[in-house]
Amino acid sequence: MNGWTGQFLRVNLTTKTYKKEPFSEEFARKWIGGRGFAAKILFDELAPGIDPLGPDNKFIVALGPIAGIPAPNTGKAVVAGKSPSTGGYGDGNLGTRVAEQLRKAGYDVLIVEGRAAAPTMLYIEDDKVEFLPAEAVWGKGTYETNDWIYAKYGKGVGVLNIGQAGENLIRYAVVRSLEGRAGGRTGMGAVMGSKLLKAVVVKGTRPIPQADPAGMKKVGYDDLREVNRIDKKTGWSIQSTNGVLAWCNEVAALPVRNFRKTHHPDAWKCDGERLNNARIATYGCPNCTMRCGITIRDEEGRESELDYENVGLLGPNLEIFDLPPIGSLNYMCDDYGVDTMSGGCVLSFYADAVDHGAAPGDLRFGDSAGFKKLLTSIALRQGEIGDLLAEGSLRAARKFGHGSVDYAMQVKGLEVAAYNCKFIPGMALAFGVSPIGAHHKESWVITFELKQSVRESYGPEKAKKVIELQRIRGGLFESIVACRFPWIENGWSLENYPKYFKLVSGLDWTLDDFWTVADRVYAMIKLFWLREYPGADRKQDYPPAVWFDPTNVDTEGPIAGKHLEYDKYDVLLQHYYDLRGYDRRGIPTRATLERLGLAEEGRAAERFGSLT
Ligand code: PTT
Ligand code: SF4
Repeated sequence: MNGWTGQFLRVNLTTKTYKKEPFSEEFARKWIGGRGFAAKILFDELAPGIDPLGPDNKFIVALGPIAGIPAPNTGKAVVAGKSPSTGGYGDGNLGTRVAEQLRKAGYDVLIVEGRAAAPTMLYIEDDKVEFLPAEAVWGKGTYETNDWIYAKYGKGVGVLNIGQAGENLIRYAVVRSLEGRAGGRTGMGAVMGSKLLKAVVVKGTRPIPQADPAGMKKVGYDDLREVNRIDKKTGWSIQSTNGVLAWCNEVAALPVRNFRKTHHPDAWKCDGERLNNARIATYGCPNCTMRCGITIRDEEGRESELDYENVGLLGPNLEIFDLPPIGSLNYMCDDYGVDTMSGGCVLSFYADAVDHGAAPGDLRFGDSAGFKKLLTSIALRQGEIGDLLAEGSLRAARKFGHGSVDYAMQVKGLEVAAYNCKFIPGMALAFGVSPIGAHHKESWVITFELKQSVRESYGPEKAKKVIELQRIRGGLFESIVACRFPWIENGWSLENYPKYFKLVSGLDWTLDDFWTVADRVYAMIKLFWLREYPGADRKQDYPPAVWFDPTNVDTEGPIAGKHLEYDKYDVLLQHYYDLRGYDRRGIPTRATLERLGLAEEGRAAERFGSLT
């Protein structure tokens, strides 16, 4: 089957067995790959209500038709499972050689089941699968683990690994790869840890089936050069993702002091220009000619890779503005395998709770040494507070009480990204309706609403834009599996993707065909959530309460006196549901499911909440 290897590799850690499973072309066309494959497999194979940290959960690595093929930014993989942080569908996307190596080994998807009896490293080389002891690195950080693996197999293999956070089942533990890549902030590192799976190592030697390999090779290499030329012209990778920090500060969208403030006079100290000045090296994902991984020296002299999310949430959000201490917190997150975004929000939530007398302790904003200590106690689950905060901000807030749930900065249990939506309704909606909990990856609508000067609006045009972006970002890029940055940051045309798709699969699709699959995948994930949270409630799609709080407004600056309004947000949410063909609870209607070819899945989910 051109475009896909046509096989899953299913591995069971309990029985130490594995099998190759063919999938049909119909399945491939219906779900494309990546998130599409993962959502369908998890819906079909997980019994509702299972413990995400128990042996019944599955850890999935899913690739798409262009993943690993030399072409712009295809060195990416989706990691997925039932999320320990939200209890719903969870996934993440990271740069890794696994994308190419797993496909060359002959598989589009790896499904890991069960639980090993002892710490294990899975080694996959074409038809061979080995269950190897990993005691030597159990308890070690991701850097040491990576080095240990490279020393055994060389640097060309694909590696996914976890640190102590994954082993200790921190609900927002990530999976790591390469020098500075991390993904699966919905707790996929903890899913690996719960299976005693320390690492996955993959080597493949076979060609990936393609309809027109010579044509794809020519177009792929030409386009890699062209993306590099455009990037040199735009200069995007000079500041990379952190180029957005100064803008967020200017438009009052920066998270400062657990999102209580939206801008700060010292923010310039950690902006993109300062980051570029402090740069000691640049890293990137495979098949990328616009590499965005900027590293600096942290306070301890270690090399730490900083993106905007890491800087925003471990910096201004904690009222820390100097890059070296931000780099230290970031390095610790990377080494322990803690998500920097949820980690940053959990640290800021705790300092805020202490400040408001809701939690015991004396930690103050700006105390970088105190935050480092707390981060260690979270990653190692030391002490009562470390152990509680390892559960995430929502669970901790429920325990602390005193109204602290209102300022736990999360949606559905997943902490928000570094965009302060105190008065940005469309971006607040994007967080609210993201299918994995608050994440900017699905719809980064903030630039549309602020640059088009429609900040005040709660109109249907914003819901429409959120859906348009979800189809591109959460649909196309997460299913075909490639990095979205060439398109977002350097204007690389979306029309290139049907072109690549045709060269690998032979199928002549338009972007509209991809949007249909994207809508199907979003509806599928909604049904997954319905089964886990029977009945459904539109309140699940609301952003944090503090953004609606009239006592929490800015007293000066561009949004002085402004806050989100409940009634208007609810109308905006309804626009979104109407445009998607969902009912008032946010569940796809029977007609929508039928249109998307999901009638059977709808019937399977119906006993958890009636369909309209
Ligand atoms: C992603 C999330 C992000 S999104 C960032 S910074 W960003 C944080 N990075 C972390 C990190 O680093 N270390 C760590 N311990 N935790 C981290 N958590 C955070 O994880 C990432 C880039 C970035 S940098 C972004 S926006 C884009 N994301 C893409 C995406 O989601 N899909 C896609 N098809 N292409 C993307 N391209 C860009 O990739 P999650 P990476 Mg990450 C160190 O996975 O769970 O989705 O969370 O993948 O390879 O590191 O590249 O300003
Ligand atoms: Fe990776 Fe950055 Fe390149 Fe995207 S732009 S593939 S995240 S290095």
